[in-house]
Amino acid sequence: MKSGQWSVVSGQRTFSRRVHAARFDPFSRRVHAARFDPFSRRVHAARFDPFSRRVHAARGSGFGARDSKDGSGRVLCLQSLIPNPQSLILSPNPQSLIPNPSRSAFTLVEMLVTVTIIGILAAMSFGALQMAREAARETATKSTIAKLNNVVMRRYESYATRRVPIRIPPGMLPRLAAEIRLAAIRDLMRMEMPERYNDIISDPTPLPYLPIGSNQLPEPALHRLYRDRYNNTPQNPDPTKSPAHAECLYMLISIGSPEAMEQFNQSEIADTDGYGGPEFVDGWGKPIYFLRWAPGCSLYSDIQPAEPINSHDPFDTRNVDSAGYKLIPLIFSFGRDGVANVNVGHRVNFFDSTTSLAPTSICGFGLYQNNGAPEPAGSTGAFGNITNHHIEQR
Ligand SMILES: [Ca+2]
Ligand SMILES: [Ca+2]
Repeated sequence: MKSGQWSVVSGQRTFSRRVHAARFDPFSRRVHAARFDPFSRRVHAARFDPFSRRVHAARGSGFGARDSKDGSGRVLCLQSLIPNPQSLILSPNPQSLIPNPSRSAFTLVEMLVTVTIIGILAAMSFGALQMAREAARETATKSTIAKLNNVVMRRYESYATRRVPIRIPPGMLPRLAAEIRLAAIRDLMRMEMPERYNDIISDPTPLPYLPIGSNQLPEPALHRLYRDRYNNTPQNPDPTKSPAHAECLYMLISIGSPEAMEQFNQSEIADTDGYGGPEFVDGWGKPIYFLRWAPGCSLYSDIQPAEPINSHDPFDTRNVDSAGYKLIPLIFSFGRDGVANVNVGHRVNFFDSTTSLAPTSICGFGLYQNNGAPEPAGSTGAFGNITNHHIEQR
């Protein structure tokens, strides 16, 4: 072979038909030729030495490769295909060189690394997705509770100026008359803002100091509507599985303020126990509960300090119930943990037991942790609940 010829391309290719590697790099001005890698079973590059202007194979002294001709189909490593390899020179026409072999498969290590990286990325994005989903549920819950809070608080505040349809006998001491009025207002709220079925099925409560026969409020029209709905709805035979506090809230809104129902969409309403009485539900699909009065929640409320002097019961304008402090309706979701952390059946001393108002219906309220133990202030169980008593959530 004469100098000036280049035989890397045509010669090797002609003989072996397996040398794919010779490639001219216009930047480095090097020819990358063939080297057989016994592990990958592929032909890799050799290089062109610009000083010697020769192509050096990566291994051995040959410049090409060829079929083993033994029928194995393997390319044998770098045997010289021409008698005088030193005569090889750079091709004047790089375009005619055959491209470097392209790899058609990954090694095992590469595959493992790739799979690991994909796994890590997937785990990260799954975690982020879960967090985003939880945050969206929380936002949806806060939005629903804020709407419910608006409707409930409008009704609650209306009792400050509500006329009480009860006849006070002439000559009654003003203080006693004030006690009667306060007891009547509380009973009106109990009947018109029911938090449990007992509020709906109970008749008006006897008021103090009045003769039997005229010591009860007439049944409010709204109470009668609740009672009708209650009587026409099958009740969950297992009261421990009945979200009665949530069903009462749904009645309070849908019957007491039907115009407000258009604010709520179908995803905010469900009958989670399947007995016909719907509930408003939070972002996790759990019932949103309601307590008309929740004395025990002052522990974790931003808006209800249990202070009869500084935050006295706004409906006790004559200050006849010295222990009465402002009780704000509580609307709450169990939060992310899905646990109530609230014992709604618990009795709490609230009203001054020395006054005639002591027997007035008091809904209890206790807090407990997920393990059932009483909850200390600052722990996350009930504090993780989403309520209208937390300012940032209203
Ligand atoms: Ca239900
Ligand atoms: Ca909770």
